[in-house]
Amino acid sequence: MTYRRNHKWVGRIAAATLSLLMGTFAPACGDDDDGGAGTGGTAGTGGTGGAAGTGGTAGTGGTAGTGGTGGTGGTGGANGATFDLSFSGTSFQGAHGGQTMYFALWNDADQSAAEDTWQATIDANPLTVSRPDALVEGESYTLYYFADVDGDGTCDGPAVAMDHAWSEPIPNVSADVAIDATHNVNFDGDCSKH
Ligand SMILES: [Ca+2]
Repeated sequence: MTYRRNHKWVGRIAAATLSLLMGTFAPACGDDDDGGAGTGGTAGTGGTGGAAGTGGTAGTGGTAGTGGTGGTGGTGGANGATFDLSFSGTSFQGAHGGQTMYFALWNDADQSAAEDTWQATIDANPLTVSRPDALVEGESYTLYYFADVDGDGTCDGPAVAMDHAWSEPIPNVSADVAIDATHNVNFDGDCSKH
């Protein structure tokens, strides 16, 4: 009787312990736990700004994406407005009538090559030439020109008895530019610009 009773209690204790253990570990043995929250993606870098148009302003880079792809590059700046260049040369015909005047327009910010070149026969007084849309707003130029005294098509000077070469500054363009030059012997040109 005593043994049976003790045995019965041992059984109850064992069952209770098992029940407790099962209760403790039931969640682990049941349905899978949901996964943890993912880590946010890396923020994208902003896009590269578009190239500046001639005489324009560079575009602004795009805004960085939030955990996504980089922003789109900004659009290039709009080209600056263009303006006309005109030249009126007084008394050149008397000294250089029939000769050819060569012009070379240089952008002061780019000394690699002339922006524009042209020529005209000196057959009127004043000698007038015009170059529509030759100048971009905000840019600075220098106009070089020479009278080809010896008629060989190249600039040989400047010096008296050689070709006569001059220059005119055209700073910070903001409107059409009209240059009024009068023949003079201050040869401030530069043959290397032709
Ligand atoms: Ca010459």
